[in-house]
Amino acid sequence: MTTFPDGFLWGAATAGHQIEGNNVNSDWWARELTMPGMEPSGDACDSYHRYDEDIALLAEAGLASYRFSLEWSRIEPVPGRFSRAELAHYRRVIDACLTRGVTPVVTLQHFTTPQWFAERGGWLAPDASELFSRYVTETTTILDGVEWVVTMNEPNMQAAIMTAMRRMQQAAGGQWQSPTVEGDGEQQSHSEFLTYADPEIGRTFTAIHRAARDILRARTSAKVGWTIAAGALTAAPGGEEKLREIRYGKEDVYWEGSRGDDFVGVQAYSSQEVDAKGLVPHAPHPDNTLVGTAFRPDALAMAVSHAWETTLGVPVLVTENGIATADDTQRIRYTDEALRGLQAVMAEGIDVRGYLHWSLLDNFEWGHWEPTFGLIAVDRETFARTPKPSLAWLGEVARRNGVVEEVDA
Ligand code: IFM
Repeated sequence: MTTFPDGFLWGAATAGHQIEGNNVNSDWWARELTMPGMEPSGDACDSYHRYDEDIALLAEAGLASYRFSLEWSRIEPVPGRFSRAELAHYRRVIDACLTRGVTPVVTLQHFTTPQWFAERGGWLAPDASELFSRYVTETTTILDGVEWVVTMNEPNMQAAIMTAMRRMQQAAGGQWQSPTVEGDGEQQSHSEFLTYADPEIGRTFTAIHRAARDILRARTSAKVGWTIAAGALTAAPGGEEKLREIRYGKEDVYWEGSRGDDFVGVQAYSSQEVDAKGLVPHAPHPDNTLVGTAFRPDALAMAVSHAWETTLGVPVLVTENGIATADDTQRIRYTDEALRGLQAVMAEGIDVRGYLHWSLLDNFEWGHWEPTFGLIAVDRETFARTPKPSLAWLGEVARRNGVVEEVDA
């Protein structure tokens, strides 16, 4: 039996835009309507209205933590005008967790921003930090009793998306590709520049995060951190220098930015090699995921170890780990192996506080509906939820606080 420490948080994660539906004031909504190659989010999973059912399913399965995000563009649809009704809505989501004994992990910004913020220049505008801080200050009015707050999700991926958007605007007719979907030909070239993030953008994000962290620390008793997309990158022979260069702009500047935080959210899915020319595309393989990445459950342990080293020992919360697959047996096999690897690095002394699976629901994967990451299937016409065997399996792991069964391949 592979056991975890007492009090280890077991749960699942989602994000507002990916599940709520009709997030019409956000930059992503605008983008989905105009960008070639993007499917729209539309009603998504209608979780804006069905959050209680989602949390009930999670809790009944045995999971005790739910990560979800607030939608800035609902709370502040117009600059400086804050909606009390939307803040009250998100307070009801928090209460739906607390009344079921579920620990909420609240993300204040998960990829989307208000469209008005994007139009003013987004994160690189001179007043971006001031505007985000003003929003963060408003959110503190509903965070009573919330123990874990994430200021922003995957700023490193947001930086890469910003770079990609700029490049696509310059290259007329470019097709959008979700940051996680691998492609070939023209599309491959997009995913390549998604990988080259400018470290200066990382420093800008760090300053914005730290300003938000100070506000949250002054006004709440929550633990504060941010979450980082971890590539679990390794060097192919001759790729050591290129690995250091790519990984610095793409990740390490953000891990360094976590120093002094209460925790850091590690989000890992697969691993990839870097050779002297750059990232080596995932080789085709029957086990590859629906986003074209290699089946690499060991990526979680690799990412957690790298985070621990680079942050100089900031406690880790695994805020996302999972697999895009239509085969739920593969999901269980992946998660089982990932958890065994996680436990092994914890046994070496890494302080990991919990594991939140991505995702609770099959949801909108940033321009695509096909990649299904969920523990629960969602009928997109009726919004009926159908738990998959993996939900009960993970719930059982949570109840036992350990991985017990060897899973059939
Ligand atoms: O769906 C995304 C999530 O929004 C951020 N991290 C990676 C997930 C899977 O691609």
